[in-house]
Amino acid sequence: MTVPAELLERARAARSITVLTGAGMSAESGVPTFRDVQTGLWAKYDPMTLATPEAWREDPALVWAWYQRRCAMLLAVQPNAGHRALADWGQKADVRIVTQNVDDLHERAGSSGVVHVHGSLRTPRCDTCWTVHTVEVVEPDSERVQPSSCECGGLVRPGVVWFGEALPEDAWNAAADAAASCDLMLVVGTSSIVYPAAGLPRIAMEFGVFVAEINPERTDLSRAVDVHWESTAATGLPRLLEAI
Ligand code: BV8
Ligand code: ZN
Repeated sequence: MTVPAELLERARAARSITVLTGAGMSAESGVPTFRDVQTGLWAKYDPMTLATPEAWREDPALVWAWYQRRCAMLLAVQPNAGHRALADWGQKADVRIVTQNVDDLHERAGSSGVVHVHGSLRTPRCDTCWTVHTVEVVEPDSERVQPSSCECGGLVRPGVVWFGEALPEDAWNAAADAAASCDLMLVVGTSSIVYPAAGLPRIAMEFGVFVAEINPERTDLSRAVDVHWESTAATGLPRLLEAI
């Protein structure tokens, strides 16, 4: 599984690199992807319906318990060799990470300035005044946990972007700029299904950026990128860094 020659050449020459990551980036850390997280008592729920403002309005305690479970799972895992390779690379070159993930594994590996286009599990906020709250993570032992209340009377919700919600403007602008103003874009561990995040590689291509995808599967993006490297985050990224 050697590094494709053209990718290696571009990585060596690149002055600025943007890396777009999805759930596959955290898979080797043991974080289930968005669709795999449904096990046990959660198996009967569809994440696509839980991750919506409608679900929150209808049953905030159910949605809150689901996110508390995911936060608890996150405390039990570590960044993988792929996260660490990107953090090391960022010490030596201009590497900007744009992630769709709501975990903090890039930061825990040592990367800084990570752009979270879908928010973060680490920043629960009031659903009315947007104040960020610090909430203790407790593994729920039931399907419903009452969310806490804000002083303004609102409920404290997960600080993530749900389906049908707009992405945070500053995060989106930073992500679009990182896509347009780099020499090399790596797209790692995403099925490129969810928009507008999935449109970032297209923005890069419009600006003539060389785009390489690292994913063990082919995706909607695979036929459009310059190189698709059938590898994984925790094996491919360290291999690429060693080769540079
Ligand atoms: C918006 C945070 C408009 C939450 C997430 C119909 C109705 C409503 C909306 C829409 C609709 N049709 C289209 C839309 C738009 C919608 C959308 O794109 N839907 C899709 C399903 C078609 N988008 C939105 O709603 C967005 N907002 O459009 O707003 C608007 C504008 C202005 C004003 C108001 C509104 C918001 C989308 C954000 C949703 N939030 N996450 C949470 O996590 O709880 S999305 C969530 O799913 C993830 O963040 C990720 O982005 C996405 C996919 O997750 P996964 O499946 O888990 O992971 P992924 O797809 O990345 O797949 C894993 C990949 O990794 C695979 O390719 C696999 O091969 C690979 N892999 C596996 N192992 C490895 C690996 N790769 C490398 N190494 C490995 N080891
Ligand atoms: Zn409030």
